[in-house]
Amino acid sequence: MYYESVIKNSMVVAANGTVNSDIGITNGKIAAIDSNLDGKHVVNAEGLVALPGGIDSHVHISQPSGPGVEMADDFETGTRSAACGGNTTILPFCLPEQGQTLREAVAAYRKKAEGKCMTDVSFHLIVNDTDPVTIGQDLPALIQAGYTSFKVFMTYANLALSDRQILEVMAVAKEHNAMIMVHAENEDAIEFLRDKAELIGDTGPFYHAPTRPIPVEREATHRAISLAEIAGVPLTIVHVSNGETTEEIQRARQRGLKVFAETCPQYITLTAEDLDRAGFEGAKYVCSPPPRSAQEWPKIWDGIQNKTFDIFSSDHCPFRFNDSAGKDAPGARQSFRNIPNGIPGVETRLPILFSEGVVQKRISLDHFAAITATNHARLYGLYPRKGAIAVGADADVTLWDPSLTKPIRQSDLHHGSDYTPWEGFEVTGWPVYTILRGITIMKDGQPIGSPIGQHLERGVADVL
Ligand code: DUC
Ligand code: ZN
Ligand code: ZN
Repeated sequence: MYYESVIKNSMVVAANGTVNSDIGITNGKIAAIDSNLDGKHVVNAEGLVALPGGIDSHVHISQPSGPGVEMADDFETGTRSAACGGNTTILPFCLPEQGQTLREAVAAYRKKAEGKCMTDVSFHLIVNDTDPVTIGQDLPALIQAGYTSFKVFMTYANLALSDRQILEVMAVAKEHNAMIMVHAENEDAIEFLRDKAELIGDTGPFYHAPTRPIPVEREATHRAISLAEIAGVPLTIVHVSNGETTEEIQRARQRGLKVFAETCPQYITLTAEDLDRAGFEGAKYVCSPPPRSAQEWPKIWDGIQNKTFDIFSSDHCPFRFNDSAGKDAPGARQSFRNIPNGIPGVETRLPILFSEGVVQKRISLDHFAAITATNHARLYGLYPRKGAIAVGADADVTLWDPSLTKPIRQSDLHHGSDYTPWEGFEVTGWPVYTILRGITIMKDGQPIGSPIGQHLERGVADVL
């Protein structure tokens, strides 16, 4: 057989085991994993590791963020940054603007992405209302059309749903086989603590962390799991930051519940002390849940190693630092309450986990593939087309140089933000090629070619 493209001589982390092999690609699909393959285009991958293209199932792009505030990435810069960080698919969230229905929001969001994406994309929905049109018409129709996952919030005044509303959304998920994702933090408790902090003048960026302490997240997680148990649906707890919340998830699983969980790089590498940096610098680290103490890191690693965490995502939510439409929004220097929430990370997620996980021998290459690609595809209805190096799957492959060592530098990144929280963080193991459906979209850290990313309709989670 003569293939359109062949990736030669890499260590292939394939769905059925790791082998030194070639990968033959035809029509954008993996056609063979074998030795001595020949093809029209050949990538010499001697000394490199071939992993499934990263799937980052938790990113925010061009999301409405309040009056005067703007996200730093649109689909062009967000997917370019994703591709340069070794990703071939990302799943951003579609949030309706004020007065928009969910279906209108999806149509507008699709338009924003059209022709702009370097990676494939598919959208989760954010459900921030439970009016009859949303619940009775839009959600069922959108699930049918391949938007098979949605996020609900237990925090943020403008987004949070009541317990009853969450149950109503869960009932739709149950009827139509969709996956619910929950942002679990107790809004009332946060509001109480925030008001108290402001009264005594504790208003700098640092106070974002102590006003969202671990019990706020642990309690909401317990409640979300209980609601899912009542509704009889599986759920995914996103961006878990600490050991006690991890234990809640483990307890639920021991009771036989289908609870899936996600953690992110910030919870194994950053701390609340980063929020206490001089001047306004701490604003660069404001995200929710906040980074905790370094004592939580080994607990998150335990959760990764014992597979409590199914997926490792970035929660890329980029704002510019030196920008009144970003972290320096009106009122942000007067109170942490007004600092836009979120940090950029779609380009650094995979290198951080490769270095801290694989190189430091905390996880195997197989496990890395599972929590950065395969499990995302399975949980969100993209498997087996995406998420694994296997014959018949899309030829989404990232080639890694496992010994390339260099620090993370903002000047090397491709996102729209003007900083990275990991400036100077030393990493061993970098992606050097990102290949989407057989076409190279990144080489040696630089984006290549025109935006060939497609929108993906998704099916039902294969874990449901
Ligand atoms: N939740 C997210 O998932 N991302 C950014 C901000 C937030 O609260
Ligand atoms: Zn969230
Ligand atoms: Zn998020």
